[in-house]
Amino acid sequence: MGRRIAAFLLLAAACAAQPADPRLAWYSHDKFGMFIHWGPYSLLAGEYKGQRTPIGDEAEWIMQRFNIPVKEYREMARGLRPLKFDAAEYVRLAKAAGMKYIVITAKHHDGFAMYRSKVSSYNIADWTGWGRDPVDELSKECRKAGIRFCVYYSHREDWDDPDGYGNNWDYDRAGKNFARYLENKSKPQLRELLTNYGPLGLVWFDRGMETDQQASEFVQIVRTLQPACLVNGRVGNYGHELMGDYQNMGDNGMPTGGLDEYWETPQTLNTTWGYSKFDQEWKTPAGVIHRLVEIVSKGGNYLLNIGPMADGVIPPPSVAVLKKVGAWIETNGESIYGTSACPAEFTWGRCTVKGEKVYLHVFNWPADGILRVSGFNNRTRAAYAVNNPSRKLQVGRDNDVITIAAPVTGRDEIDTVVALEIEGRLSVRPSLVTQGSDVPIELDYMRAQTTGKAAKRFNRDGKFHISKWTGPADSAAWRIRVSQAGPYRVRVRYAARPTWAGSEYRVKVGGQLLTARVAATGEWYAYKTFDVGSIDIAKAGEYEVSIRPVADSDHDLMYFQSLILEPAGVKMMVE
Ligand code: H79
Repeated sequence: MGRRIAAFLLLAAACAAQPADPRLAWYSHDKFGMFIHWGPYSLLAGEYKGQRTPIGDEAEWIMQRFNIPVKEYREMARGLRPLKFDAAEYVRLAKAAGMKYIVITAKHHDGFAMYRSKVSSYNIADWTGWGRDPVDELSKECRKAGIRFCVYYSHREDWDDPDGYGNNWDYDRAGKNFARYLENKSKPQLRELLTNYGPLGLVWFDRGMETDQQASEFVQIVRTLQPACLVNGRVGNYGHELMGDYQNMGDNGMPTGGLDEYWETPQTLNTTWGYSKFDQEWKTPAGVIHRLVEIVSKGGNYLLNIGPMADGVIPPPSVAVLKKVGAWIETNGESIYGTSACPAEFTWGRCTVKGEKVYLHVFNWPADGILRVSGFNNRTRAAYAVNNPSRKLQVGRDNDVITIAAPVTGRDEIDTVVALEIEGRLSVRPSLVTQGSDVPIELDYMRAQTTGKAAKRFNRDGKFHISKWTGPADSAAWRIRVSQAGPYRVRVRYAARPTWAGSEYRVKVGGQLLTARVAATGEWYAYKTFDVGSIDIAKAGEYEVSIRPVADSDHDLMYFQSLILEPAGVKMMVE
C-alpha cells in the first residue's frame, strides 16, 4: 500500500463523526437500561376467552389481536390491583443487574394510564380503586438509588380513545378526529408526566407520529418543560429524517456494524413485552451478556425489557437471569460503562474502548490459549484480565498481529475481559475490500471510513446509509484490492430529496476523478442506482476509493448506500 494512502486512511479511522452533545453524556455512558411493560394486558397474560396469543406475538397487543371491545377491556382493567408491587424492589433489581436507567410504560397502545392522570380517569390509581401511583413510587425510588427515571408514552396509538389511532373495530376510522385526540389526551398526558415526576432521563415514544409537524410539537413539549430530557427516535415518522435525540433500531434489532450516531436497541428477555404466562423462552445470562457487549462494541445502548405480572411480581426466571448478568457486570463493568465503539471484530469475540485501553471480550478462547488481535496499529504496554488485574499477561507481536497469552485460571465461561493497554488512541487498519473475478466490487456504507460530518446512520425505512455530509471535508472512503485490470463502470446508489438535486459530488478511484450531479429520487428514502461514468484500472493492486461533495452547501449531499465498480462486460441489475 502506498504511504500516502496509508496516511489518509489512518486519519480517516481516527475521525469518526460523533457529535458531542452534553445532553447525551449520561446516556452514552450508561449503556444498559431496564424497560418495563406493564398494564391491563398483564392481567390477561396472553389469554382471552380461552384463545392464546401465539408465541412470538406480543401479549401487550392482545386487545387489538382479538378486537376486544373497549367496554369489555375497560371492565377487565378494573381488576388490575397490583397488591404485591414494590417500587424499591424493581429499582434494587435494576441496580443488581447493572442497569442505569428505567423506562416504564406510562401508557401503552391500549390507552390505559399507569399513573394518576387528571386528563383521563382511565388510569391505574382511579379506575381500579387501588389508589396508588406506581410511576410516582418508581420515580422516587429511582432518585434515591441514582437510577435515571424515564417513561414510555405511546403518543400516536390509542385503542381506547374514539379519536386515537389503531382501534377500527369499535370506532369508524372515517369518523375520527385525530387532532382532537392529540390535543385532548396525548399532549396533556405527556405534560402531566413531564410535570409531576421530577426530572425524566428520557421520554420513549413509539410507532412514529404521522406528520413532521405533529411530531415536532411533541418534541417541543419535552424541550419546553424539561430541556435536559432526551427524546427517542420513534417520536417522528419512521420514513422521515430523525427528529429525536438518538436513533432506535427496530424492536429486538441489531445493526450489522457500528454507527456514527447515538442509537439504542429495545429488546425483550423472552419473546413478548407484556407478561404472557405461555412465554417461557428466556434468554440465558450468556445470551444477554453477549448481546450487551455486541451492542456496546457497536456504540449503542441496550434497553432490556421485563414484563411484570398483574400483581406486580416480576417473573422469577427474569429475576434469575438479570442477577447473573449483574454479577458479571459487577466484575467487568469498566469494560461497558463509559466505553465507546471498537471498529473491529474477531473470531473469539469483540472489543470496547476507553481512552488508551481496549477491552477484549473473549467469548471463546482459542484452543492454543493465544489471543490474536490483528488490525491495531498501536504499540502495546501491558495486558491483564479485568477479573485479576494484578497478574499481567504476556503480550507479544507476530508481524502485525498482537498476541496475548490466556490466563491459565480464572477464565469466565461467558466472557473473560482482557484489558489491553495501548500507546495513544486506538488506530485500526480499515479492512481491505477484495474483488472476486468478474464480479462488481460493492463498497457499502458499513465498510466505509467516514471523515468530517459524514456519518453512518440508520433509518427505519431505508435501513442504513451515510448522510450528514455537506462539504468536501466530509467523505466516505474504502481501500480495495483489484485483481483484474481494465475498464470499470462506476455506479452510486443513493436517495436524495428534491431540494438536494443538482449538487456536485466527486468519486475518486486511485488518481482518477469522476464528477456527477445529484438527482432527486423522491420525497424521502427512495434509493436508486446511478451510472456516473467509467474509469480505467491500469493494473491489479490496491487502490483508495472515495466519494465526497465538491463544494460546501447548506444541505445534505445524499443518503448514500453503496458505490459499485463493475468490470466492463459484467451485466448487472439496476433498479
Ligand atoms: O412496546 C413494544 C411493542 O408493543 C411496540 N414496541 C415495543 C417496544 C410495538 N409497536 N408496534 N410494534 C411493536 C410493531 C407491531 C407489530 C405488529 Fe403485531 C404486527 C402488530 C400487529 C401485527 C406483533 C404481532 C404484535 C401483534 C401481532
